[in-house]
Amino acid sequence: MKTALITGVTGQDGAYLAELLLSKGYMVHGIKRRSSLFNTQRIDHIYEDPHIENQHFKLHYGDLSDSTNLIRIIQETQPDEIYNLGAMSHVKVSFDTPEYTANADGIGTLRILEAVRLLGLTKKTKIYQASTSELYGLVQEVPQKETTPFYPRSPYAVAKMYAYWITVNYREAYDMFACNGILFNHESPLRGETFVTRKITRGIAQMALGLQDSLFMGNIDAKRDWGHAKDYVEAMWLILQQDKPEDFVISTGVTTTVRDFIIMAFKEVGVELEFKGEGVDEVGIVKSISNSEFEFKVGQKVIQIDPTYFRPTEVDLLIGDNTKAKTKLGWSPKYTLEMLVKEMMAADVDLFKKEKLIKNFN
Ligand code: NDP
Ligand code: GDR
Repeated sequence: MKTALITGVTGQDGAYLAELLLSKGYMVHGIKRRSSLFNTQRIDHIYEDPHIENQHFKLHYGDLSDSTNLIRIIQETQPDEIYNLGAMSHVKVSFDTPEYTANADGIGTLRILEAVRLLGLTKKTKIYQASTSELYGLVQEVPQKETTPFYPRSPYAVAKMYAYWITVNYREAYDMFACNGILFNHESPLRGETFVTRKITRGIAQMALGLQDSLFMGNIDAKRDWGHAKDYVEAMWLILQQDKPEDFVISTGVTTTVRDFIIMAFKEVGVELEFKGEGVDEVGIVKSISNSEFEFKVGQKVIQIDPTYFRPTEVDLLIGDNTKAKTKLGWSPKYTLEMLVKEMMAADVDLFKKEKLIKNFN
């Protein structure tokens, strides 16, 4: 039985990856942070009581800012594969917490690599580093591929750039099986609530049920290459199953504006949306309604712009060339953006129907 260790197991990708590895018969260890409230909602369905025999899924308290803790967990678990997914992953928040972001996202990766080296596991343990399309930042070339120069545009991306290169350096210096997956944005119903796609699907679901009147957005001209997290964790696993350690772009190859994502999501609840005005005065208005189940009104101003959500430096356009992943990994995405939007909207409408019931009951 192979053993995997996942940092960031309580996050969106950690949850899908843990599920995938368990389905493949792995013993899965996950590192979770201590928090004052439970933070394991995404993995509660695969939780195993530590008292049972033959446990396949085990959680360890830890943090990427604590080397001693990482060394101890890696020594105890002796993993065949480490997936370093833990990170302060919010680009906008990284402008507010730049030093912490550098520590967790940048030096945290070094700590993992060093722990493996110090413990003499360089020949046993393969390492996956969660690199990101944010490395491309200011557009140098489209579509972006493995050889496109980086130009990071946020403290998050700069920290991830350090993590990218330290992974490459340890691979070359110590002959380690350490790889970067340069993943473009990927989403799901498990996506954190403040990332743009989830903010939109949650906001629309709440408006549909009369729990909120409108939604304030930032830069809706930004273009992203959005895939489904379920497809992307499959690619992470494939990257570590290759004969040679290499870095891969994982993307769909399709780019869409935030504005068009909003229009698609509204369609799912029977609303035709039109945008009027420009810049911070742009608004999204309900043009017509084809589903009387929901509480929208024709003419309702459902989208407004709030500059608070603008970033000091923005990444305008991301679109990935996944040719290398297709050719060498045999990977291609199964989900289209339409399928992703449908799934996310349906999940959030369900969620808020339940919340409304509870609210009305109380
Ligand atoms: P999430 O924000 O959903 O999850 C991040 C995880 O990291 C959580 O489990 C979080 O714990 C944990 N974490 C945060 N800080 C620390 C720390 N100091 N020590 C240990 N764990 C920590 O991110 P995603 O699942 O979306 O992304 C996974 C990884 O992939 C991240 O590294 C992200 O930067 C990267 N990435 C994501 C992309 C995407 O589109 N989703 C695209 C490209 C890269 P807690 O639950 O306690 O907060
Ligand atoms: P991103 O994701 O920064 O690409 O990083 P996010 O969903 O936060 O933003 C995408 C784009 O939407 C614009 N935007 C808004 N964003 C948020 N969060 N909230 C808003 O109200 C809003 N309005 C417009 C943003 O300006 C941006 O252009 C994600 C994270 O998962 C990273 O960890 C990962 O590395 C990259 O994807 C690839």
